[in-house]
Amino acid sequence: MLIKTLQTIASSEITPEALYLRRREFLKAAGVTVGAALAGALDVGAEPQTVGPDGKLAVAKKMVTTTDALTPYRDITTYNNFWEFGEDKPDASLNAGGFKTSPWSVAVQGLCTKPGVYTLEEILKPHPLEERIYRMRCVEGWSMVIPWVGFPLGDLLKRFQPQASARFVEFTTVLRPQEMPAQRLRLAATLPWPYKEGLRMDEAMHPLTIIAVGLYGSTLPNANGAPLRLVVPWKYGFKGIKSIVRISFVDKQPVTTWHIANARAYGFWANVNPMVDPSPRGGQQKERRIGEFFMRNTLMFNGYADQVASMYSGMDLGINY
Ligand SMILES: Nc1nc2c(c(=O)[nH]1)N[C@H]1C(S)=C(S)[C@@H](COP(=O)(O)O)O[C@H]1N2
Ligand SMILES: [Mo]
Repeated sequence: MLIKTLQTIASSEITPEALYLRRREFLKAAGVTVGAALAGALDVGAEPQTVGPDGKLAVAKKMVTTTDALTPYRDITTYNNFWEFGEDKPDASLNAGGFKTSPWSVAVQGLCTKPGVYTLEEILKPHPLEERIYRMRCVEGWSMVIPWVGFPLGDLLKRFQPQASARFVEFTTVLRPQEMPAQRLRLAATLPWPYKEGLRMDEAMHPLTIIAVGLYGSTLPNANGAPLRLVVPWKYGFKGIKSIVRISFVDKQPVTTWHIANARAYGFWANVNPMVDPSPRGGQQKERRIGEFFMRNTLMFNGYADQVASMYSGMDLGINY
C-alpha cells in the first residue's frame, strides 16, 4: 500500500503536548485489540489504520478537488459551528476542551442485517485513510478549503449490510449535557438536541461523501466534531454532523435539526445552490472565503455538479432545497 505523509502543520500552531495526547487517544482507538465479544459480529478486517513515523495520520490516497489555497489550520479549528458548545464561532474551541471522545461507540440500527453497538476501533479499523481536500460552504455565507482525513461513508455503511427497504440514513450527535453547555443551559436560540442529520441512501453511498477523523494530517480537534463526523462537500455545512453516536437505516426521510428549528429556511436536501435562497439570511449567490476580502461567486453544488447533479435529475431544486 502506498503511504504518503501529509504536509505538516507549523509547529507553532499546536502545542506538542496537545498533539501528543490526541495521538495517543487515536492510536488507542485504532489499535489492534478488538473486544472479543464483538469481534465476530462485524468484519473488522486485517489492515489497521496507522500513524506514520512522523506522528501524522498515514493516508493511502489523496483527492484534491480544488486548486484554491487551503484555509489555515487555525481558522478551521477556531472558527466553528458546533452549537452544543455555544453559538459564537470561537465557542467550540473554547468550550470543547473537556469533551471526552474516548472511549467512544456508535450504535447502528434500523433496516440493516448487522445492527449493534460498535466501538470506535471496530468502526475505524478496516478503512484506509485518505486525504480529501474539499471546499466547505456554510449557509451563513462563508466558506473554507479543508484538507480532511477520512474514508468513504459508503464503505462503512456496506459493512452493516443495509436492506433494500433502507432509503435514508439518519445520523445523531452525542447527547452529553454535562460536557456540552448548550444542551444543559437552555440558551436563547437553542436547538432541539441531540443534533440530527440525514442523507438519502444514494447520497450516503456517493464516493465524495466521507466520514472525517482528521484534518491537516492530525486527528480531529473536538471543535470540528471528534472523533468522527460527516462531510458532504456539495451540501451546506450543516449537513456535516459532528461527533456521531448513532447511525440509523430508515425508510422515511429523517427529520433534521435545522429543519425543526426553521423549516422554511433549512430544507432536508441542503444542496449548495446559488439560485435558491429560502433563508432569511440574504442571498446564497456569493460567499466569503475565510481569509479573503472580496466575495466569490457560489458554485452550483459547491463546484461538485459534474459528480453529483445526476442524483437530482427530475427533481425541482427550487422546491426540494
Ligand atoms: N452536532 C453538530 N454538528 C454540526 C453543527 C452543530 O452545531 N452541531 N454545525 C454544522 C454547521 S452549521 C457547520 S457550517 C459545520 C461546521 O463545521 P466546522 O466547524 O468543522 O467548520 O458543522 C455542522 N455540524
Ligand atoms: Mo453552517
